[in-house]
Amino acid sequence: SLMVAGVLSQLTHATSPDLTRIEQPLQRPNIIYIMSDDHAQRAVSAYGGDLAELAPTPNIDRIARNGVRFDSSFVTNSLCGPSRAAMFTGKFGHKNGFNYNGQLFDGTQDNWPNLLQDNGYTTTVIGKWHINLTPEGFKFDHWEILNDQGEYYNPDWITKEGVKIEMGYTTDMITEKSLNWIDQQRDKSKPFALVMHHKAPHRNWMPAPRHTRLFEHVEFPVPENYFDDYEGRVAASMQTMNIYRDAQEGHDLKMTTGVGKTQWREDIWPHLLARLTPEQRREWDEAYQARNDHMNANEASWSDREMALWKYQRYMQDYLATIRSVDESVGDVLDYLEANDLTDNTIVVYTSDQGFYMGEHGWFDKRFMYEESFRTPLVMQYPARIKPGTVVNELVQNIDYAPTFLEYAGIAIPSAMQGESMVDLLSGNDNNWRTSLYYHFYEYPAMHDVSRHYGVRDNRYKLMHFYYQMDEWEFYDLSRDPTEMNNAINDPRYADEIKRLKAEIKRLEAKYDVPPMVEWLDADLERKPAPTLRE
Ligand code: SGN
Ligand code: CA
Repeated sequence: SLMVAGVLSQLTHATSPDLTRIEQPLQRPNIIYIMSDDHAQRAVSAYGGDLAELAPTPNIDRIARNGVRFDSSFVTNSLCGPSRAAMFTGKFGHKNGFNYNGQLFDGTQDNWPNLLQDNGYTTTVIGKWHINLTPEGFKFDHWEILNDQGEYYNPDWITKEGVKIEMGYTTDMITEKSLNWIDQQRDKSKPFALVMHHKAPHRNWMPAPRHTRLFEHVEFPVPENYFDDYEGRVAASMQTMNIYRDAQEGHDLKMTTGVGKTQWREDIWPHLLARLTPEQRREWDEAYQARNDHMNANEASWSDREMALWKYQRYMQDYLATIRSVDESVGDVLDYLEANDLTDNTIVVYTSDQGFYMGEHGWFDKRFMYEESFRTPLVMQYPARIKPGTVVNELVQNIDYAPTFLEYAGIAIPSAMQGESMVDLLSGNDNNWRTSLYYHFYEYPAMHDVSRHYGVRDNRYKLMHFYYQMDEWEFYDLSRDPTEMNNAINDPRYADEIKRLKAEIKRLEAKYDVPPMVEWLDADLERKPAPTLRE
């Protein structure tokens, strides 16, 4: 079957017409695509880093060990909806029609689950959806999705039958529903594709009851630029995503109103905590009581700086605790595959819809093309085809997933897809891989006030242009300034590199057929009011 697959990989690379069906490999792989929401690469221990020992992810790491870890994995637009649309279609947002949250994704366009189903797969999606009300237009044999952003506790589940609340912790429920589908519900005469989309570790970071105290006594390292002053970076100075200034003390940081109290402070979305049953609520309050009492008793004597550091620890404790249940979920999936002899022929992917800030620049959230949110973790195993312990350093992007899955499944890649199949890269046979990436963030004006921007990144440098309500360029030499603190756009030593990268942006915009900026601005005026998010 390896030989057949080799022939296939040549065929799919040839300029074959759209959707031409080609001979299937002898045994087509199953695909389990696990994607969490807002999981920073720094919070996956397979990547090493300063949290690897304090908050390990042993099960996600198993995937990397059994297969491949992508060390330079990036998104096209660091936001939930646009990432999902890019991942499904293999296209940038300006081609798949989805540039900012709140748009409605057209599921009838070519996307990998649809093409798999057309070619004999059985397909399902379970978990967060967020690109439309339902998977309309998508070819899923089965689907169970969360409502909009989804809730951590006792969530609303949407199915063909309508909406119903189910009691439990969402991450665990996604695991149960997914394994139940693989084990009981799917058509076992066909290869399967399961899209498993977690809500965690998305804001407001509510851990499972068994994990609320997991990191109670852990002190996490504080990023050196936690108290960034944003000098030389105009857009960064205008955002509203600071942990110590913009995070809600109740909703986000679970701070209570006083010693002995259980009521959250500022909470503009009280429906989330209100979902807990009295029993869950009691357990929840108990878990936070001692820490909150300590904070409330001492707050008056703390400086702003001390409070900002306290908030950082609270944020990290909860964010990382929600990841623990995601990691357990991955373990359950891998164990199930092993126990059922499905490991060898199943592709298992773990990734996130984008990266996230864990206090770098003082932030939570994402959106910026700076490293922490531009990067996304990506590990993948497929024992029949990928050598265990593989590490890929080339620049990959979430538009590459669709072509990769299609090629592994022996399905021709539609020529309109803009990503590249990573299959040859994974077997070490691609010497022609891209050397630069294009990025474009559109969601402004909107919450967190991150300006629109686009840019290019290669192995060493990054050039960004913030536009719309400003006209600001930023340039970073990542080898010298990996935390992007020093905007070197006016540094004469880099004049040649900047010129070269400006031309590279033009080349990429032509390659990806990005419409001229003026068209975006016109389209924006027509679609008033400005994009809004559910709040
Ligand atoms: C919610 C969050 C925001 C987040 C957006 C987009 N607020 O609105 O902080 O930026 O989602 O996130 S929350 O407190 O209501 O969770 S995305 O991952 O869906 O793009
Ligand atoms: Ca997200």
